[in-house]
Parts: sequence; structure tokens; C-alpha cells
Amino acid sequence: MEDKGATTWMPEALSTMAPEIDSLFYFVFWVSVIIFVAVMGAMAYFVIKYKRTHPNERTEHVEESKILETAWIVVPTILVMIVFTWGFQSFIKMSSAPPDSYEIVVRGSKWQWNFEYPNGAITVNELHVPVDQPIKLKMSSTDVLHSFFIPVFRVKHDVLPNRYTSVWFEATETGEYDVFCTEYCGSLHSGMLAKVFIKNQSDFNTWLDESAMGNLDEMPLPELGELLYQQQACGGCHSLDGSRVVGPSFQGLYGSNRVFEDGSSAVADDNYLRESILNPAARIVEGYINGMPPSYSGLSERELTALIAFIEAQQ
Ligand code: HEC
Ligand SMILES: [Cu+2]
Repeated sequence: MEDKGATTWMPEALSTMAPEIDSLFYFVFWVSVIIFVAVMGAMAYFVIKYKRTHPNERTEHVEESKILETAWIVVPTILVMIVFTWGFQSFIKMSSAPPDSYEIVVRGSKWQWNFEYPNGAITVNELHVPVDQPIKLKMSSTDVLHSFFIPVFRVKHDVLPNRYTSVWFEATETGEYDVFCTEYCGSLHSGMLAKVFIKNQSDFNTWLDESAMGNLDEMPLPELGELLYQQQACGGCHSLDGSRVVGPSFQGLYGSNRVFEDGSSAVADDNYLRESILNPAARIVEGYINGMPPSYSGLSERELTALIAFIEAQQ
């Protein structure tokens, strides 16, 4: 059970904490199996052995057995205390990241994960980490509750809109594994998937240097717009290929005629797009719900212009 391979119950164990968590899991699991078999076995045996065979048959008088009663108080108490101390120790270890941890900022939003590294690099739905190095994730959400889960590391924690939560892990092998959102967060929850890429330290450093953001002030507007489209999770609701997701596609949007729920209409020019981003509830496109988060007012003027330029480029 200690090896790194996946079992029927568990995926590979690839963090320093994972074997400890698995051992506790298997302890609880096997104790439960033994108790289940013993109790069900005894029950089946007694049902047959003491079956009433005649209407006049009466149960004989039974005195309690002091030894038996003591045993079933003491033994479960000991088992529960073992699980408690073992679990509590692991819990403390899992809750406090080592001081030399490498910190990555995680942002969950409907329906993607953004990761921000100490040098300013940002990735979407791809978490890159070095192997054999404690990593601390500082997590928050821009909208609803999400939950961050990496099965191979055995870490899972809620991600909340109103405070930071964190998990830490130290990967023990390189590879590429799944990350899930495990808190139902709306229609595309099941698609809120990411990958963790565990690299050796030098590959990670190379990757990090290559991914450092250039000077955003000098980036051409449509390019900056595309970056924001990814980072701000617009892509979760707006496709670029004409397909309908939660909101209308950006393909062919610019300059087209928009019809709204109240029957009015307008041409999708710069002013309309600006209003749609800053105050999405103002006019609702016909056939859609008022489902766009009102939280984009923090975008700078340059960022808004960049997003509009990006939308204009989707013809
Ligand atoms: C959670 C889903 C969601 C996200 C995220 C989202 N939107 Fe929307 N958006 C919608 C919905 C739904 C509508 C249609 C209803 C309405 O008009 O408000 C919409 C409408 C729009 C429109 C008007 C479209 C039209 O056809 O007239 C624009 C422009 C727009 N969004 C831009 C953005 C940009 C830019 C971002 C990222 C910064 C973004 N949206 C993020 C859901 C979303
Ligand atoms: Cu989620």
C-alpha cells in the first residue's frame, strides 16, 4: 500500500504528505471492514441459531457479561483515540506550510483557475511547480465558492470570495496530473479543470523566466486584450468561434446589431461594449440571462480599450 502506484481506491501518491494520509485512510478502512464483517457475521449467525421455532417459545433470561460490555466500550474508544491523534497530527502538519515554501497565488472564478507566480507570470488552468520543494498556494475566489483539489497530492481546500485560504504540498516526482474544482459552482463547474505540471528545478526556472510578463504598457492593445480575455475568465462565458456558452460569442460581435430583452436595439460600437463590460445589467441581450459578473469595474482605461480592440478583431 505504500508504493506510489495507483490503487483501486486511490490515485498515485506524489506528495510528501500523501503516504501518511493514505495510511490513515487504510487504517480506518480496514478497521471498518473488520468490524462490518464481524457484526454482520454475528448477526447472521444469531438469526439462524436463535430463530423461534414454536409460538410458545420464550426468550430465556440473559445476564449481562461484564467482560463483553467492558470490551466493547474500551476497544472502540482506543480505536477512535488512535484515529484522532493520528489524524490531528497529520492535520497540523498539513495546515502549516514550511517557512521556506515557494508561494503561488491562486484565483478561482467561474470557470477557470488563474495562477500567479512571484515574478509576475500568470497562467490559466496550468499550475507549474518544481519537484522536491514545498509550495504554498494562497487562494481566493472572484465570485462564488470553489474548491481546489489535486488528488495525487491529497490536498483539497475551499476557495472563498471573502478571505484567503491556503494549502501546501511538496511534490515527490515529476509529471502531469489533474486539478479539479470540487465545489458545485454553476453550469460549467464540471469543466473547471486544470493541470499541474511538476518539473525539476532547472526546467521550472527556465519555464518561469520564459513566462515572465513583458512590459504590459508596451504590449499592443489587441494582444493585451487577448491576455485579459484569458486572465479575466471572459472565455468561460464568451466563445470566439460563434458557439453559445453562457453569454454571446465575441465572433462577429463588433459592429453588429444587438437586440435586448426590453425590445430595444443598438449597434455594438465601442460605447456599447464599454457599457456591457462595466455595467452588464444595463442592457440584457435577448435570449440571455443577466449572468455576467458585475465585478469588472476595476479594469483600467487601457485594459478596457484593449478588451474592446480584442473583440473588434474577432470578425
Ligand atoms: C459568468 C459568465 C460571464 C463572464 C465571466 C463574462 N461575461 Fe460577458 N456576458 C455574459 C452574459 C450572460 C451576457 C449576456 C447578458 C448581458 O447582456 O448582460 C454577457 C454580455 C457581454 C457583452 C455584450 C455581448 C453582446 O452580444 O451584446 C460583452 C461585450 C461582454 N459580455 C464582455 C465580457 C468581457 C470583456 C468579459 C471579461 C472581462 C466578460 N464579458 C465576462 C456572461 C459573462
Ligand atoms: Cu468552481
